[in-house]
Amino acid sequence: MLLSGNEAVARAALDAGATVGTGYPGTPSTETLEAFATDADVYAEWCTNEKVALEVALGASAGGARVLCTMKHVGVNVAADPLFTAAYTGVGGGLVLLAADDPGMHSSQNEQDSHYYAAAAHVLMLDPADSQEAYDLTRAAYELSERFDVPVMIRSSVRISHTKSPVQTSEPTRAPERAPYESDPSKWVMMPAFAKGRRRRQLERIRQMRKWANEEGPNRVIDGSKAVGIICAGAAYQHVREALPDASILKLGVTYPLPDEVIRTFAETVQELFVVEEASTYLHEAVRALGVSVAEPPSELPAFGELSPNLIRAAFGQPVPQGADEVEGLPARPPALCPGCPHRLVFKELSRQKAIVCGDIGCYTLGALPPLAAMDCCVDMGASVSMAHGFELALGTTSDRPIVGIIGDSTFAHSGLSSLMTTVYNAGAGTICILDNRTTAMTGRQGNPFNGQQIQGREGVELDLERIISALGVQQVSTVDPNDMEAVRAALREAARERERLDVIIFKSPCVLLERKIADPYYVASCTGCGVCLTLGCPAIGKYPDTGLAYIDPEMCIGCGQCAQYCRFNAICR
Ligand SMILES: Cc1ncc(C[n+]2csc(CCOP(=O)(O)OP(=O)(O)O)c2C)c(N)n1
Repeated sequence: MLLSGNEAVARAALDAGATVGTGYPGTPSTETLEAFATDADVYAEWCTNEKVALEVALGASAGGARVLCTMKHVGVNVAADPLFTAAYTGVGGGLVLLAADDPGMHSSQNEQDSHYYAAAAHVLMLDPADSQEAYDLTRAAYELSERFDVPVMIRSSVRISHTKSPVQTSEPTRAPERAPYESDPSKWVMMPAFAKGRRRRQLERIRQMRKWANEEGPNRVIDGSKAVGIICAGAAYQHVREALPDASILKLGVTYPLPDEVIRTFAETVQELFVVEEASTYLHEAVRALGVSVAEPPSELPAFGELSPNLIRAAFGQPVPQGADEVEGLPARPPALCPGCPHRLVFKELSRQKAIVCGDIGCYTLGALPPLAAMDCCVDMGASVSMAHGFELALGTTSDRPIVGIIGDSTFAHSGLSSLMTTVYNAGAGTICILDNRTTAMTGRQGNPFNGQQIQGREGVELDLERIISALGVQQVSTVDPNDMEAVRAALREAARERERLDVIIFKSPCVLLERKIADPYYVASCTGCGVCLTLGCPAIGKYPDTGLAYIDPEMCIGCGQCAQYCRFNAICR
């Protein structure tokens, strides 16, 4: 089968007899649970966030099921609380957690390395370097999880998750028969009296896992010149093979606990030992901590971003072929909100109001970029609401700029709700805009509690956003059509006037990609003749030769709204 790394992990989980899958979407992990969910004989669900996903997975595991749980690297931050203690309780049925990293930040707010989580939580981590390994290591992970009584993390990255390569699958198995579930508080109730015992078990387990990693672990030596030895794992391995075909390589398939004897033995066979890894120093530090000396290449390898064969060639003084990684002279194509996106007019008005806008993570983060350029901060999911509260604490009414938090529907369910509870509880003020486009658009239009759509098409329950917010005790809650500029302006102005009040405005209109319908035509109301809209090259926009003012041909206009977004004078209306 030709499978992406994500599809291979899902296939392996199915073939290993996993019957429950949980997760929260996030690039580059999302397709894994979607692929798992295509099998009607298993159960899969998107959870509201990664902490919930891991807890549901742990419950299912405790109940005896083999489980797959998926998330992106920053999701592991959210799930860290249950992860660290699941490493004490251990598992029932095998529990595999896919953490997909994004070195280079193609679609993330940072490029942290999930290896550190495995090491800090003391859970086994396997590191596939292609789809075949993603399949094989995930299959093995279920047995290892049950054998060592520990969740097993599969660490992937963009290139492994999204690259398709051939996979030879093996015979599907059913999960092994388990004794019927029986209560066992000493294993599952992590209060100090029981947790102390489990902590001792955990430390003992590290020794056993390390022994396995040394004796049976999926690590491989690729023999080459003895002058240069390289230790690497995952995508870095593929780049090293390509860039330095003559080098001896120790390719690690298990990256926590590290196979210390394998590493020492390899180090002794080569004259100079290097470690090559992406956007991290995890392996460098861990290998050096074994007392093994690690040399540095003649030129430094970048400490951040994705590696490439050419970066490795350059660092090791090898010739770099022409037409290298960066093609010069191409125009930049920064991401932009889609034509017709319902988020845009809200940012337009906030920009006009010169509001202090605490942004959040989703398509609408693009409201930070010109021409909208209406965002002061964006840190992590849910932070818009809590940072707006913090701004208000610092500035109170001393600033004449309105303080606004802006958050998507899925992000609100993820962690905005608990932030909003904090603001309400502490009698905070300000304006919170919830951009409810009826989906989790950024990651590919997954379901969430506010559209009630389930991953396998089962009937879910659509939660009522406005009633939930009213029930929290927010003084002013309203729902507004974000495509109606006048209504958007009126709602935001009213909220800005009431500085002592907490307003929540739900801007509700489906993502343009959901309905695939473009709206009514725009028209030019009071053109100043600045000509910005004409530069867009839209065939529907022209100018009167006598006055130089712009017009929109209603027959040609598809209502995408791109021109309204660019018009600095709000002269383009619908
Ligand atoms: C902790 C964490 N989990 C997952 C993601 C990936 N992610 C980015 S935005 C987003 C959801 C966006 O959906 P929504 O808030 O509804 O906004 P929309 O994109 O629909 O405008 C997700 C899941 C992330 N960045 N951080």
